[in-house]
Amino acid sequence: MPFQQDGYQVTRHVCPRNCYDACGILAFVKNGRLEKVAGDPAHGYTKGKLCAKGYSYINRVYHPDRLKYPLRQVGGRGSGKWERITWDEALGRISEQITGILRQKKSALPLCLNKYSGNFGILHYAADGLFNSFGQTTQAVGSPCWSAGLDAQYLDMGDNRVSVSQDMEKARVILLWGVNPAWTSIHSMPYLYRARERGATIVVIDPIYTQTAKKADIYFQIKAGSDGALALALAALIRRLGKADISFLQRFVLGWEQFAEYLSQLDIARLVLDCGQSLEAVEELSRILADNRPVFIWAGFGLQRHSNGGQNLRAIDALAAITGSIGTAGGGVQYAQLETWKFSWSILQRRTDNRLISINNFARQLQMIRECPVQFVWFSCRNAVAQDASSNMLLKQLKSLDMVVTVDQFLTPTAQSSDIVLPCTTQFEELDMVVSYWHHWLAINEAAIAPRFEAKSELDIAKELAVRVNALLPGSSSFPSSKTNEAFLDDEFTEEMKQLFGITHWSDLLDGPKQALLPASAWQERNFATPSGKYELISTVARDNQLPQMAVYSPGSKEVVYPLRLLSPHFQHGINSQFINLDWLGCSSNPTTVFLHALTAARKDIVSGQMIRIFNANGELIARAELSPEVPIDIVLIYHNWTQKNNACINALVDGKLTDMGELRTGAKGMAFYDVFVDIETIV
Ligand SMILES: Nc1nc2c(c(=O)[nH]1)N[C@H]1C(S)=C(S)[C@@H](COP(=O)(O)OP(=O)(O)OC[C@H]3O[C@@H](n4cnc5c(=O)[nH]c(N)nc54)[C@H](O)[C@@H]3O)O[C@H]1N2
Ligand SMILES: Nc1nc2c(c(=O)[nH]1)N[C@H]1C(S)=C(S)[C@@H](COP(=O)(O)OP(=O)(O)OC[C@H]3O[C@@H](n4cnc5c(=O)[nH]c(N)nc54)[C@H](O)[C@@H]3O)O[C@H]1N2
Ligand code: SF4
Ligand SMILES: [Mo]
Repeated sequence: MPFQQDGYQVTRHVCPRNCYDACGILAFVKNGRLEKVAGDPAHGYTKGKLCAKGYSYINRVYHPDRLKYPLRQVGGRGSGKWERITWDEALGRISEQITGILRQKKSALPLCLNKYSGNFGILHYAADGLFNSFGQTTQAVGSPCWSAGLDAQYLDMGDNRVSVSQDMEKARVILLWGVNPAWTSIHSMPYLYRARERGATIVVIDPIYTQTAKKADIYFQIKAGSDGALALALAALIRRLGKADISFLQRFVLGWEQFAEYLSQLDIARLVLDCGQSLEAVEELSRILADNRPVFIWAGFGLQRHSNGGQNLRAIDALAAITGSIGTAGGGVQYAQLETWKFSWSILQRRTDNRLISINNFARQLQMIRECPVQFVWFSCRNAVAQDASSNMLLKQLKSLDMVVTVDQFLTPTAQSSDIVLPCTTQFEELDMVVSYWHHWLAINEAAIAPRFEAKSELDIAKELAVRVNALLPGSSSFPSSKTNEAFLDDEFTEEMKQLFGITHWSDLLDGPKQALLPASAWQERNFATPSGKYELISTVARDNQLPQMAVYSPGSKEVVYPLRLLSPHFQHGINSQFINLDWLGCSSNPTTVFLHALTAARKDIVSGQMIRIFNANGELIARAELSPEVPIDIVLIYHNWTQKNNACINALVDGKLTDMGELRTGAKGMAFYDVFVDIETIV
């Protein structure tokens, strides 16, 4: 419940961004104004601290660029000629368009929703519910984040689970593999530091010498996309040392003998070369893993954004299995969890007959539709033009539609490509609840302040639009428009979910976040959820889905035309395209920067500070070159960048290669965002 402290009204919140940490936040309000934010000490994982982005929330809520009113782009999409309109007019125009299509086409298929991760709150799925209420619509499914990795672990273990974060502290060796928590999950760092204080060795495996790598004991600068080669070489060496955990493998693992046979035939020298390492270094790491248990591997999303990403993670899982660490306190291979996401999802008004297209490479997906093409796109929590592949193609594709609507807080490149933009509330202006994909805590957002200007919550927008379409065409939406927002939350909590979080009602969360009552160590009963009940080194599900049965080596993408790999991982001061546009974090006036090795620059006569052109067959980008010893010679590195003044988009260069896996857990393959090749030149 809100409480008083030092003259402030204090309310509880949770950061709903697509971030591992999902921090608990306290909001301090005086005279109806949010004056400061702090970490919520009652949150057992984030423990009263936020990241710099979190502490800058006041800047976001009160930013002058924040959308205040509904807008209509009168000069056509991309013209930049905007007119303020009322909600009445905005919802009127949108509902006329929707009902016009429903009447004319006798189908809802031309209506398409593209929603992703601007806000992961449960009530934000109202947009999905609204679309489902229109009938059989077109919807973007899948995820740009984590699809291949989720499937890999699903094949190996049958579900996606992680241990509680404190478990890390019991590890003897920690491999941070393709993850950069010093930037992307800073609240995990104290657990890592405590593990080290207790004697754990921390190893980072990443093509970039990241902030996390700088804090590690050992760093492997791996060739991007070659993690399977390293994992399998390590597994083969551990076996050769006679240090495979035979007792674990015989009791809990399906296919060990066949896999051991495969390992015995591997050309280790070749694998070591493929991942860009020396044999001595890999042998040294294999001895560390062989002699220090438990081994805790944190496999990040970065390593699976490749066309062989899922298979690489299966090889890493296999390495963890061989060390016998899975299910032990302080061990295992942690990626992400879905166990705390088992709400009733009644908000979705679920239906099974939608036309599902992948959220990845949306432009191409729209183009591929032959019958009953999409005419109307609704973007929610999504900056597709900046974040999806083939952004130039998407810009063109959006121009060909009848209407594009974007719900957002800022005039993003996606909003700029829309006809109507609707302003929405932040987590300080609405009721909602949020879980994490990394820890097991659930927390609530309540309205601390009134909506800024004319912003409305996603749920209120859905309810109001349902009323408007029904007024024009009775029965065209079954979205429960008179249900209260509180009742929507009530319906999400099945008895099972209440028991999982040890609560009697969601309002218990007003007194503090709650942790799910789950085992401390994932798989501690070794009751794997696979068809065999064992960890599956050989998976029939993989075979039935036209994937390799075993965690065998899958070489990565090679490119012949463009010599440099473009990596675009996640940036310290942004969450995807969010926050970077705000002045408090000091990035909003920075030009896009491309980091490259001094030798790579020298070959092209590039000097630090110079503007250069980065290009491939898909597009080009102009950026400021900065020489960096952190980047290997075959890579150029650009972090996400979007500000209202600088629309430069990395994804103009990204052609939309898919990952090998993803359909089983998310409905579509993931994006190989890091299998992108480019060339560079100075601008004359
Ligand atoms: N090149 C390259 N591209 C990538 C990636 C990469 O590594 N490299 N990473 C990919 C990954 S992992 C991801 S998750 C995607 C992210 O893709 P998106 O989910 O599209 O990205 P965000 O920028 O986090 O959020 C989108 C928008 O949601 C808005 N928003 C915030 N709160 C709300 C709200 O309450 N309601 C509504 N309607 N909108 C809101 C924000 O202002 C923002 O404009 O990008 C992918 N794109
Ligand atoms: N500060 C901040 N935090 C964030 C986000 C953000 O944008 N900024 N985004 C959030 C979201 S949506 C996501 S999905 C997560 C992502 O967070 P992470 O899981 O940390 O993933 P990335 O930042 O994409 O990549 C992590 C590392 O993988 C490396 N990498 C790339 N290719 C390979 C490879 O082939 N092998 C190996 N071993 N490493 C490789 C990259 O160089 C990078 O350092 O973070 C979330 N948290
Ligand atoms: S962005 Fe991540 S670390 Fe920062 S406040 Fe939000 S959840 Fe916490
Ligand atoms: Mo993501």
